[in-house]
Formats: sequence, structure tokens, C-alpha cells
Amino acid sequence: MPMTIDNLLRDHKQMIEEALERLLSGGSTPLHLAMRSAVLSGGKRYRPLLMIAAGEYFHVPLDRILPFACGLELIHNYSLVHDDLPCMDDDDMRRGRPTVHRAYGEDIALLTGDALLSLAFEVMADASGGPEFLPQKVRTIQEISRFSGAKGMIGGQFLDIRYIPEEATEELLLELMAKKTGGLITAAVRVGGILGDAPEAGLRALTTYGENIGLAFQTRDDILDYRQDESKDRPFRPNAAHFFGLEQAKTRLNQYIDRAQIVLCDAGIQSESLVYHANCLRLPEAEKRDE
Ligand code: GRG
Repeated sequence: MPMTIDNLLRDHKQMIEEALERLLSGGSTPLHLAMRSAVLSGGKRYRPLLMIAAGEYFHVPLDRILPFACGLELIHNYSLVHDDLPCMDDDDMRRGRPTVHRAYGEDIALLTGDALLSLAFEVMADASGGPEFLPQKVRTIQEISRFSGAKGMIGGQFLDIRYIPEEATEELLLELMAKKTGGLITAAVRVGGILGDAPEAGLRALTTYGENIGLAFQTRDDILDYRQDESKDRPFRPNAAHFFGLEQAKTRLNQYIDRAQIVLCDAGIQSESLVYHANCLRLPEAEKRDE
């Protein structure tokens, strides 16, 4: 029976879940329980799936890519734990459950994020592959460090917490989105390409694809949050639907997705999975009609 894209993604997701469970299986202290609860709580695993999709196109074996896919997902989960803290977004619920600081306390939540970040780098550094793999491994870890740190996700979060709607410019908002959300997403596809020795042109195309998917991801999230955010009793957070208006934000979302797909096509990268991951970001029909 031919493998459908849904079956392929289900298999990859299961493989990621099992690997994450293995990585988090030791220990029974509240810190260990909180780490498990933070990660093994039903995330979509969008970033590791993207990495695997990009890697597969360039013939990277799954066992080679898995430590980096898990590392990136651990970094994403640490960022969610810290982002939910009272000093950041102050959220009570995540993935339909109490946030880590709500369930375990702020002190444990802080340490949970720290420990997940350290574990991510341990897992990636431990990736096996022999001496000839070392330069590629170092380059991959460099990429992930850069896109998750002050030049990437954390830099974007910094712009987010300092955001003043009345003073915001389009350039600032796009930089914030590209770094905060686009950082890890761009890293995911680039790492797939790097592990597969993608040629420079291929890597450039993957980067532009990732950048557009990153902007699409955050724009979509902002559109879905828009009405809800307005009713929240808290300082107004950066939101593309608020900045551009709901209609223009919807147009932009489609443009980002289209651009991501066109750049792949222009580079001759015929990956059904990468096209699928971009299309996943289109709005649900009900949201399109509700205007
Ligand atoms: C505070 C360290 C620190 C970083 C904050 C990524 C980030 C930077 C904050 C997360 C909050 C947020 C709204 C980010 C925008 C990206 C986003 C919508 C994240 C949620 O990602 P999903 O939908 O979540 O992939 P799941 O639950 O599926 O993993």
C-alpha cells in the first residue's frame, strides 16, 4: 500500500514522541515530573516534523536527524514554559492543561525551562555519527544556538516585551515575528538541509521558505487570537491582525504561504511534505467565513 502523507507524518510524529519520552524518562523529583509534563503534553511537533521533512528531501536518515529534531522541540518547549511565567505572558493554561508554574510553582517552572534547554544541547552534542560527522554536527548546533538565542527567538521575545503599540512600525513588528516565531522554524528547515549537504541554492530556498512559514505561523496565531486578545484584561501584546487589520492580515497569511511554496518550486525542491506543512497554516474554513 502506498504511504500517504498523513501516514508518513503520523509515523514521524510517533517516532518523535517516543524519542522525547525516552529522553525524559529518568527521575521522579518534581523537577523531572514538571519537565515531562511540559514536553509530553500534546504538542503538534511542527518544528521537528519540518526538520524531518527538509532532511528527508535531502536523503538524511531518520536516526541521524532525530537528536536534532528532539533538541529543537525541547528548546521550543522550554520557551513555552518561560513564556507562560507571570513575568512574561502570565498564562494559566497551555495545551488544555495548567501551565507548569500553575501546577508546580514559579521556581520549579523556571528550573524546568533551564533544564530543558540544557538537555536539548546535551542530546544534540551526544548525537552519534563518527569523526567524519563532527563538522556537520558542530555546524548544526551552531545554527540552532544562533536561531534560538539573542539573534533569534530570545531577541524576538525581547522586542515583544518592549513593544509599544503606538510606537510600532511594520519593520519592527516583522522583525519581532521573524525572530520570536520564525527563528526556530527557519532553523528547523535549514538544519534538515545542512544535515543533507544541500547545495547553497537549496539552503537559500529552504531559508526563505522557513522565513515565510515563520511569518505565516505567527500571523495565523495572531488572527486566531485577535478577538480573544481584545477582551483580555492585560497589556496589549504585539499582534499582526491588530497592526494590519484583520483583512490585510488574512491576505498576508496567504501571501507568506504562497511565497514559501513558490520559492521551493523555483529551486526545484519537490517536497510534498514541505508543501503540506505550509498548507497546514491556511485558516480553517469557518474562520475565513467569519468576517
Ligand atoms: C520566554 C524564552 C522565552 C521565549 C519566548 C517562542 C516564544 C519566545 C514564546 C512562545 C509564545 C508564543 C506565542 C510564540 C509564538 C509562536 C507560537 C504560536 C508558539 C506555539 O507553538 P505551537 O503552536 O505549540 O507549535 P505546540 O503546543 O503545538 O507545541
